[in-house]
Amino acid sequence: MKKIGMTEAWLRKHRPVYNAATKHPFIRSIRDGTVQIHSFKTWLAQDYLFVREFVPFVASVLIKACKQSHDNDDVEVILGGIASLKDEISWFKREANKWDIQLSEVIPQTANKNYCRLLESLMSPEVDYTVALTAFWAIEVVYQESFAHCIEEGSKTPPELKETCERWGNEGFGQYCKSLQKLVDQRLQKASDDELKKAEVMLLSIIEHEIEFWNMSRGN
Ligand code: HMH
Repeated sequence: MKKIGMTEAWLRKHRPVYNAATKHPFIRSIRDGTVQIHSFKTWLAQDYLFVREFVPFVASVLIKACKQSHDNDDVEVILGGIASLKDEISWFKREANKWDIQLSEVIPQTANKNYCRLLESLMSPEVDYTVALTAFWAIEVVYQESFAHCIEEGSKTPPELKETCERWGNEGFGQYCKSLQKLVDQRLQKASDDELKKAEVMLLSIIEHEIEFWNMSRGN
């Protein structure tokens, strides 16, 4: 029997809250085709702002990896993530154009501001690499699972939203999340009890912030 990693054990332990994020009503509404277009547009506009803040956060994880990890795998995987963010930002601009969203006029909502504040706090050099890397993986994997759910067999995702779902739900992004998860598990194997606890609390915090982020697109 294959020994499961710490991240997998945590996801099992926290399955209900993890599912609340990856199978959120907003995601379900995309999947069953009942999503309100204004909800989708709210998400798109807010996520553009989030991704802009996400870039310096990922850069800070890269710096931590360069300093603390003696394994080159880490740096390469994270660098790949940064490289694809360039494409992602261009995609957001094109997509916003398609939906007539003026990105320069978007005002961050409270949940978005709170999430960005968390990212900002994680950029501090005081924050341990293992904890920051755990956060990074968690941020990516919630999107991966959520959007993969929207393109599974039997989903009724509207054709005009398929490309969005493919962006995070595709196989390549899934592999990238698996690579990140592997790096996290390697770090967690060597972590102290204190670091382990902090990383687990961080995973839960990210999941809660993701739920709040999806909530912005509901009922407004
Ligand atoms: C809120 N979480 C949020 N936005 C994203 N783009 C991702 C995760 C994945 O990069």
